[in-house]
Amino acid sequence: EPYLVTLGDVLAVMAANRDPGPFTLGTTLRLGIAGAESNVAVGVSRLGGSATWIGRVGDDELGDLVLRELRAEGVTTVATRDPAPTSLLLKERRTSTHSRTRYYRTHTAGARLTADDIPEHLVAGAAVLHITGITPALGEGPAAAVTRAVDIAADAGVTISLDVNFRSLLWSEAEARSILRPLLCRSDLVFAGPHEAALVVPGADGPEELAKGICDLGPAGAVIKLGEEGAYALLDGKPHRQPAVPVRVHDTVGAGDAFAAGYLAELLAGEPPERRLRTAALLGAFAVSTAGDWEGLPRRSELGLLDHHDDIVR
Ligand code: KDG
Repeated sequence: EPYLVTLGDVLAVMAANRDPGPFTLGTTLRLGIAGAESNVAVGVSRLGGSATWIGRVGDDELGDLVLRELRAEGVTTVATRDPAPTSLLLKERRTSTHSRTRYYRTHTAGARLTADDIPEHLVAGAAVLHITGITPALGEGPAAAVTRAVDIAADAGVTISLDVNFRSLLWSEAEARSILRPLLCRSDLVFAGPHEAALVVPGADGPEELAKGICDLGPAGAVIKLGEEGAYALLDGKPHRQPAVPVRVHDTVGAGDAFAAGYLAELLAGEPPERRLRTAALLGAFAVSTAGDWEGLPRRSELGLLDHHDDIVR
């Protein structure tokens, strides 16, 4: 069975979910897990695809939580338990409309990933290797792990998918550009928002130019995610426009991962580009209209839910 393999850091998330305002004594936090790459793995798995996640978590309760949840979602985990703690993400609901996040992920287990953690046969045997710009931003070890995975995939002819996923809390635009451009040149498929695409292809403007700029660097496919305007894709030289699925926005975090998961699940299933993009848009819509990064993602049987015009299906 064709499978997707990905690698990265999964964080324990502590999110303030009620009563907007700054963190203070007695603020109630809800415990969860998230990580761009594991979000994609879960999304693929829920659609019936096979997904494997490689990474490090702490030998602590939060590491147990991460692995338990991923496994419960049907994701195969290839995890090293590390003496350093599991990474943490705090989400503050500063006002009713604005959230603030803070990472606690230096010297954590996920930041200690190394190239030796990547089992060659697992990457070489995959149909798709999915990487994001977050893992190489975590340090030299994780960056080397990503490069190692790309080396193996490229040698074995595995499709390499890259989501630029720029995180300004982790590195500068200049650092990101210098590390991500060489990875992008070796990828087959690239996902990026307009700002992220401009970071790797400076000077290009508008989705068409950005996608073309990316494909000129090597990838056969570039998908520019445009939020509520959907997506523009250039795939094997052919342009595609995918409208967004209209929903009421609840929480946009995780939408990009959901979009990539939808696209990649259909790629694994051998579906054509139109179907990949449609499912990507549907998963993006599920992600923004539900709470959490991945918790609201659909099973395949639920994909038609957002086509119903009635709010209640009965
Ligand atoms: O894409 C969503 C991610 O931003 C979130 O899950 C946390 O992986 C994360 C990160 O590094 O920002």
